[in-house]
Amino acid sequence: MKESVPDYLKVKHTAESWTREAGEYIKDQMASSSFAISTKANQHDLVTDVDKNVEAFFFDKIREKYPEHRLMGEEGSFEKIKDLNGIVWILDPIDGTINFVHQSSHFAISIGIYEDGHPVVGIVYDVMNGDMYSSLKGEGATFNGEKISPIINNPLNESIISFNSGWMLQDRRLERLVKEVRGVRSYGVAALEIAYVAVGKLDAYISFNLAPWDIAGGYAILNEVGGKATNYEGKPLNLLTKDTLIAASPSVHSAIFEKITK
Ligand code: 2AM
Ligand code: CA
Repeated sequence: MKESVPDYLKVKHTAESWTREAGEYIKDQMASSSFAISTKANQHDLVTDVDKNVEAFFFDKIREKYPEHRLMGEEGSFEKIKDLNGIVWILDPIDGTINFVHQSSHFAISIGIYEDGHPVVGIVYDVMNGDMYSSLKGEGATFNGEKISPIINNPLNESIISFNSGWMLQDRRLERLVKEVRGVRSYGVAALEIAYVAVGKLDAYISFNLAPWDIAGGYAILNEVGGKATNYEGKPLNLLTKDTLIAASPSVHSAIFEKITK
């Protein structure tokens, strides 16, 4: 049914319900192991029929229920999106595709719904665990329906941070962080790692190459709990291009900045 006045709480519930439905589809496909896998830019960049079908599922659902909304998805629908005017759903149908293909865990469906470039709804769904992280602008964020507390500002030496170890080859200053923090992790699924920062499992997540769909859902959630996200130069995120990312509690964000800019 067509809706024209945005009631964002309703939109959020609808998006969560579609996300769970897509999650069931993904699990069914995993069980049958019949999907095709191909590489895109390089050997790190995988895509499967499942990624494409999940994006098509959202494309059809949004067009039918919210024809005035637009979709920017990783698997093709981003090509038509040149600005963030109006309401745009920024979708990664499967974030962590390598984990999906090789590990059958630690991958997520990520959705950020943005109005004129500002986050309104965030959804990150850990498909295998059935864990739903979500947020609504001004209303806070929830984990499986439970309110997420405001972010904790731990000191750097008590922090757990995550990044792909390959990034240390690009900037050896990351070694300083590795020496100073309590622990370093790498999960290979940006959306979930940003959500982990929001719930306090991590204090920071760093990446040198992310697309808007890797960031949009997690950023919306992080925003609602008082977290901070910028690019590696400390500039605001631009959700129309690929960029670097530091997503953290405010204290750890500035501590990281100290370490990598000096
Ligand atoms: P993906 O699985 O949707 O491709 C892995 O470290 C994380 O970075 C994943 O969230 C992955 O998203 C993302 N990623 C990997 N390669 C990328 C690339 N070339 N551009 C943007 N994001 C990438
Ligand atoms: Ca993806």
